[in-house]
Amino acid sequence: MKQGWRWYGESDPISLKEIRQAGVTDVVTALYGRKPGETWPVAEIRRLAKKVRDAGMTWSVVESVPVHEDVKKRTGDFRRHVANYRKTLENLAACGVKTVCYNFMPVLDWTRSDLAHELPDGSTCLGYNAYEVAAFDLFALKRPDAAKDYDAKTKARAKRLWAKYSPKERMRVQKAILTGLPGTVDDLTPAQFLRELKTYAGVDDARLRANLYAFLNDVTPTLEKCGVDLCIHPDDPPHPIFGLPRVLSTAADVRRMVKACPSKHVGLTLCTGSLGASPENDEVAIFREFAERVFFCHFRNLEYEEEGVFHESRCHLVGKTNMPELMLALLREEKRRGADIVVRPDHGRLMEIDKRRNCYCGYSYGGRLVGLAELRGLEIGLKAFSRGV
Ligand code: DNO
Repeated sequence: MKQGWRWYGESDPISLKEIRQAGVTDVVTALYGRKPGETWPVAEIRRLAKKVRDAGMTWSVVESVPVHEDVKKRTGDFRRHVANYRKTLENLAACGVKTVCYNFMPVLDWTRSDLAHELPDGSTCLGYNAYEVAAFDLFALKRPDAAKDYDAKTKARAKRLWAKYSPKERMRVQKAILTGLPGTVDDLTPAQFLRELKTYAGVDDARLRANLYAFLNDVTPTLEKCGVDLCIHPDDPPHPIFGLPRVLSTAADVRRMVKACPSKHVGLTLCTGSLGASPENDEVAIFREFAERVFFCHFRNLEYEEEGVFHESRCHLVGKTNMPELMLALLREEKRRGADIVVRPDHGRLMEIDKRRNCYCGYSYGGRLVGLAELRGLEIGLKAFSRGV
């Protein structure tokens, strides 16, 4: 396992020196100032790569080069955006950065309803409550057609929940859903969000899926020429929300993608927290099935309170995902390919040592430091005791 860490650039409250002291070798970053659809200039990429190198690490994975909404819908100026995307991939490759993560979720990137779920020890983590999301959709956003998307039990429970919530709690849910997290999308007001949702009218799963494959096949010649591995991040949560289509939530979705896009450079970011947000997904089985196509990993864990209600685990190794089995599968794949895969501890609790810092949600120092140490310990333990890895 190559030890990765997401760094948000100069505006990140965590310095490269601290990241290096965490044991990290591979920095995961991006030109976060660039908007979706823009070409990333070589000089800017070089500058960032040099900064990371000067700190004793390598910028090996981009998270993310965002895909413009026009490309997802295949409308408007999408051809120019695809051409720019290809140029960005070329420029990255010219600077030695050859693993690129992206997602194909319409309008919103990953979605949580609680950015500060408190654990018994006072540290906080990210949480998701499907009833809060439904309540926001039905009673705050008042999305036309929302009522059609929920069953009677969910609607009744969401109604009770919203009636009980104070304006402050309601705002907490709204902000968690609509606040663009760094490196994702811009903050949206409910009105803007509704407008964006409308632009997806008529784009169903089948259409979005076809658009994803068309995009991948458009960029494949560049991937092959430059040796870039492009790895899609799964939908999070891995089921439809706000009436939006979903195309990468399950093993079947990955299976279809690799069939439609046979290039060996088209692959997956194995994100246990996103896939794990559906009880039906088996993250270890998904890794094993698509091991050759996994170019980058996000390891974290979830604890379920009940179906549809979960928060991040207090330990990266314990929870929904069987992390020891997954680590073993990773080590076997690394041995098979003769190269290690970058794994980053995805998210971490906000601990006391983080409180004075203005960390991005989930991207604390303390919590991720613990997470990385746990993963590293697991790897060393498995290597010591499992013959053959
Ligand atoms: C959340 C992240 C996602 C991820 C993008 C990749 O913490 O895992 O925002 O970076 O979906 O495009």
